[in-house]
Amino acid sequence: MSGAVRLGAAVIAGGTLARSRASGESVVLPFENGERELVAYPQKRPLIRLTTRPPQLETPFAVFGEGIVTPNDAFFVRYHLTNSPPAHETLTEGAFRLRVQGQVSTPLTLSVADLRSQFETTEVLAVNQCSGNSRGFFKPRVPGGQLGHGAMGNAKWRGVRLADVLKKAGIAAGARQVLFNGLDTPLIVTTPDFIKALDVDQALDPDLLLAFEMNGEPLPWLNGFPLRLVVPGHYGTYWVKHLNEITVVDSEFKGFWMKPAYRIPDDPCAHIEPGTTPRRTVPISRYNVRSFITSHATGGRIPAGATTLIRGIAFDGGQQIREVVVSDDGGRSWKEATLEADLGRYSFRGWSFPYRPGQAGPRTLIARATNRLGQSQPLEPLWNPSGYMRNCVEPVTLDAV
Ligand SMILES: Nc1nc2c(c(=O)[nH]1)N[C@H]1C(S)=C(S)[C@@H](COP(=O)(O)O)O[C@H]1N2
Ligand SMILES: [Mo]
Repeated sequence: MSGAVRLGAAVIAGGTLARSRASGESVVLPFENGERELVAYPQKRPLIRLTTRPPQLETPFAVFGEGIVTPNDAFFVRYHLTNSPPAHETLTEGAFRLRVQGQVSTPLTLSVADLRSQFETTEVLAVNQCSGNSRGFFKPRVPGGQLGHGAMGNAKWRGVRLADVLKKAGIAAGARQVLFNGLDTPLIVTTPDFIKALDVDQALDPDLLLAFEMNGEPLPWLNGFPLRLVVPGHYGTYWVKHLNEITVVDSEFKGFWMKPAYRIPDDPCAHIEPGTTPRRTVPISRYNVRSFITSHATGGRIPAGATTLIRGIAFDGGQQIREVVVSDDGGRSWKEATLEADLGRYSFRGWSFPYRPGQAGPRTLIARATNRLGQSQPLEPLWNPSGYMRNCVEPVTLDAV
């Protein structure tokens, strides 16, 4: 497909979403004030709506039990600026241009067709997870979107290597960072534009893509059409959508969305005691290790005295999952789950575990993943003031009957 985004009957006025369809249904996330509407946006099935302006949509958790790849129409949506996303009339592949500028020998202006024809195309299956995924579970509560576990998704991203494009532009000696800016702009001048920075050596990592396809289709409008940055293994904040400006600079960028936003305590676990302030902070970067049970949810029933296959997913920042273990006694004893096909180090890794509760009664299961560096998941949640990087084990309580 080429040309304009297909949005069906969607009408988008002045950058706001005039057409979204409340399904009349709601869900209750398992924490205080967890009731949310399910609302359908253009190209999306009904998703959990967190905010309206800008649209922030969370994937209902049951979707992760349906497959290792998250469908485009169920993929979560996160925006910061009130008048995001850019109005769809302004977004056509034909009119879109990416500019590469700043400390480069040859500034470039590229259409999506130029990217496709001038550079090698490649793809990666990779998890995109918001830094604040699961923030709603933080105790004490922290400000920010009170998300359940659905601000993540795993998709096949297709595009060209950022490194190839930067090499074509020719990075000047002495360049320090590369800035990424999308078409969405603030509503009022005092709001800082959403601009993210990576160090030059990070930006030249061949794993980073300028992606124009997601799961074999053009990027959905709300996931960055027609072009977005894909930074495998790194939190979604770097995955700039509607990316139209890449600027190489010779200093460290201090824009709002790098500092003070999106920083974590400079501690191996990004953790401090509630109520205290971190002494030093660093920009958030790679995912820590997480795992989830996806085949069953709390409140579900399983047969006592028979075997049920418990299934789930695990992922990390790209070091690769080495092992998943499951416990039904609060972590006193663990049994090994079987890892499913390895679909690449940035993808969800499926796992399964045959579970046979001997007698009837409630059973709380926890899964814990470990990566090849030996990094794992804590049994108790770790706190930080922004509600980032939750990765403790997530219990599921089932009724054996
Ligand atoms: N242009 C633009 N890109 C953006 C953002 C944004 O506000 N504007 N938010 C970022 C954040 S914080 C996340 S978590 C991811 C979410 O990607 P998704 O909306 O495709 O799920 O987009 C990133 N890219
Ligand atoms: Mo995010």
